[in-house]
Order: sequence, then C-alpha cells, then structure tokens
Amino acid sequence: MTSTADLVESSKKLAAYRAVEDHLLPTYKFVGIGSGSTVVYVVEAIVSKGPAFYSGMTFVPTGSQSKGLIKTAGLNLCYVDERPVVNGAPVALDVAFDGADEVDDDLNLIKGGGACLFQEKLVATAAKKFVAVADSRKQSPRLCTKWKAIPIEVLPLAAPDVLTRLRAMGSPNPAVRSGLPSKAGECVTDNGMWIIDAPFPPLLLPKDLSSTEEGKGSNGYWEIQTLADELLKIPGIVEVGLFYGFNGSQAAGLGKELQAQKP
Ligand code: ABF
Repeated sequence: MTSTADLVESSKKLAAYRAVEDHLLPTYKFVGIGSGSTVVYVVEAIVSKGPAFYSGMTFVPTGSQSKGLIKTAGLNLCYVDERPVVNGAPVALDVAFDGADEVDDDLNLIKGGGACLFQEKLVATAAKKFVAVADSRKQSPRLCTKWKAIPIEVLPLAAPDVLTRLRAMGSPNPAVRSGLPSKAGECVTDNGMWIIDAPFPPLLLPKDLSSTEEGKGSNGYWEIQTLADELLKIPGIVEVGLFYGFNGSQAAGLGKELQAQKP
C-alpha cells in the first residue's frame, strides 16, 4: 500500500518534472534554483535531461541549500551577485524555479518556511519568468489559511521593535523563529538575519474588497498587497515572505506558470 508520505513525494516529483519539461528551454543560459524539498526534484529533472541539455546553462542559487544542490548535481554555479553585466546591468535569468508554502486562488504565495525568502525574492525578481512548483497540499483560497504565519526576515537589532509593530498591526503573537532543535538560539538566515513568523487572519485579495474598502476588509482583515507594503515600511524588516505581482508582467506569468498536481 502506498503511504501518504510516498504520495506526497510522488506529487512533488510530478510537479517538478512537469515544471522543467514545460518551462526550461534548451536555449536558456541562466536559471534560478530555489530552496526546499520540492526543488530537489527540479534539479533531479534537469539532470535527467543529460549534460547536452544543461551544460550550456548556469544555475543561480537562492541560498546555501540550493548552492549545495547545484554543486552536488555537477551543474554550473553562479551567485546572484556574480552574474555577467550586460549594458550596465546584471544579466536577467531566463527562468527561476522555486517552491512555496501556501498558494492562494490568485496564485500569490507565502514563502520563507525554509528561511531563504530574501534571496528567493531577489532571484525571482531577477528572472524573466518565475515558476512556482507546488503540489495541491499548498493550495488554499486565501493565504494564512493553512500556513498560519507570514515569515519575515529582520535585522536582529530591530526584532523587538518589529514584534511590537506587528502586534499593533493585528498579528496576535508574532515570534522570532528558533533554530534547529539541535541548535539553541534563533534561526539565523544565510544573510545573518532572523526570521519572525507573524500570524495574520486570512489575507484578502483585491477582488474581496468593496469599492469603499481600502487595504482592509470590513472584518479588519488585510488585503495582501497593502499588508506587504505596510510591513516593508517598518525599519528593520528586510523582506516579507509574501510573493505577489512582483516583477511587473510576471504577475500573470506567475499564475500561468504555477504547477499544481494532486497527490
Ligand atoms: C522554499 O522552500 C521556501 O520559500 C518554502 O518555504 C519552502 C517550500 O519547501 P517544500 O518544497 O519542501 O515544501 O521554496
């Protein structure tokens, strides 16, 4: 009998192979590789295509985990800040693949469960196309329904003040994330920051608001973009694990590119 764990793994793998099949073209030169367990299958799928397919590509990690993944797979590695400069700007990635913690009806994402959100957003916004690879466990009508808290990357120095500001914004019990059980203290990101997990009631989509409501519903729930904008105004917040409509035209691209497979 197939266990639930096996079904979950095969679902992640199916989503990843499908994403690579549909969205990694042989002509691509720079490819973002995100973090998490689903992305492991993305790399596996790339490798399965053979060196003739991927040897002309360079892979850009979103942190130490995906750096290790790229190196172990024998793929060409380039850090996000070491891309060649063309016409005065770092070359755009052709595509970036990454996982997600929760995906809403409009294909906005919560990310950062793995504490890599800042570099994930940096790589995603440096790409012409962003492909979120997620199985159906991640789908919910509104963000903060299944994945209850928004991961927020903060400067350690600012953490106490950020916690106070978050409470004032309606987050009931925001908390600094702890490290691994084997490691005492706070979870420290690849950038030397801490993560605050801030619970919020389900986040509204713009279409949930009436013409007289701005930024919040009559129930006091935040609309996703308004909340993200307000959070980013708080001194000490480096990045917020809400991915929506970033990179202009990729708001639509994100929707089209989502790979969701049912286990
Ligand atoms: C990264 O890994 C994160 O943004 C997200 O938190 C997590 C998803 O991991 P998994 O694929 O293991 O569910 O994409």
